[in-house]
Amino acid sequence: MNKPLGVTVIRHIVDSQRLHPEATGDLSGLLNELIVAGKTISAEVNMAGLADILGMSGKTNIQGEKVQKLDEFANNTIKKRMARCGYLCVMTSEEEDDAIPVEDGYEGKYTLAFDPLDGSTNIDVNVNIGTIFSVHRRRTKWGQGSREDMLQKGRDQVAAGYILYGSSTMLVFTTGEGVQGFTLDPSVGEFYLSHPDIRTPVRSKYLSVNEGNRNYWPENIRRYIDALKEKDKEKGRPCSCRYIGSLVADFHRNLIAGGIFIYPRDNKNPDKPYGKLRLLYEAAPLAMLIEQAGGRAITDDGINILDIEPNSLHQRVPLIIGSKLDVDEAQGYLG
Ligand code: AHM
Ligand code: MG
Repeated sequence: MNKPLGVTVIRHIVDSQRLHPEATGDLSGLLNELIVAGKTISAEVNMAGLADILGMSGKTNIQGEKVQKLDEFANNTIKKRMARCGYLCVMTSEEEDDAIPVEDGYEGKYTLAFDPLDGSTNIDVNVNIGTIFSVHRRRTKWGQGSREDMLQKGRDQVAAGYILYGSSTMLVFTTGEGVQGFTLDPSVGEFYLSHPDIRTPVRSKYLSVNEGNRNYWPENIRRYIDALKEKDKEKGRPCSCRYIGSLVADFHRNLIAGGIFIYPRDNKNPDKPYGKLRLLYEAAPLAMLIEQAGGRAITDDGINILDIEPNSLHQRVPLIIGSKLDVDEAQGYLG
């Protein structure tokens, strides 16, 4: 018997677009361009460990090209490709202080916020990292976009997702109609639908938190995390602890298996009073994904991440994200 043909991500995007006769195809085009950037980064990530062996760890590689650090490479790849894709009016990257303009003459109707390689401390040690992205419709009417276009609530995202460079490369994204997961077949360079309509379990199997910060957490967070570690058969507790230190990888595991990721505010670093994670290109896109998959995302004072009106491009936000019933329970501790 013939095996059914796999659904490629492009096929999926085109089929989804058909359900919206009013669609212009711009969002599909934008996603396609991002996917190409993701595949380019994936190929480079896979070669990273060979850099020394192939004599590419110095300043130049065997082609005589300057070797970039992986995070720099990822940032440049997305920036350059997306600046002239024709669908964007402005971008923001974790790697750049200011908003990034698109090329003159290529202005489009969307904005893009991205973390080119999330999990930066894991880059050099062969542990999972990923690219996170968030797309909004522009607010201004034409021309180059501005900060006003970038500073929009997570609730108004039109698409969000990530590409995870792990044992396989996976693309997980939503356009507000559920969450779909695709796995890259490197032999043909194509993403195939491998995880249709992802729903996250309502209870957490895993707890992901940096316990090293415990002494610096507020008391209510300590009590809540202790509760997650207490025996409770009905709630499937104690949760097992799993913490990679790459938000995107911790999130992905929890999305599939059921889990709760917590990065609360702490008093360790006075210059980071709201924890470490950024709203526009870390918390908000993952919050859209988790809601679409049946979970929840809130701050450590109980505000829905998607309802926060951003006031700066690199704003940080305390994050509690994951299985619905456990996030509901957190709310009780937060008052
Ligand atoms: P990055 O985007 O520079 O990698 O920083 C964010 C990362 C997250 O991926 C991860 O969840 C967190 O920082 C880990 O922080 P910590 O080492 O404090 O636990
Ligand atoms: Mg990051």
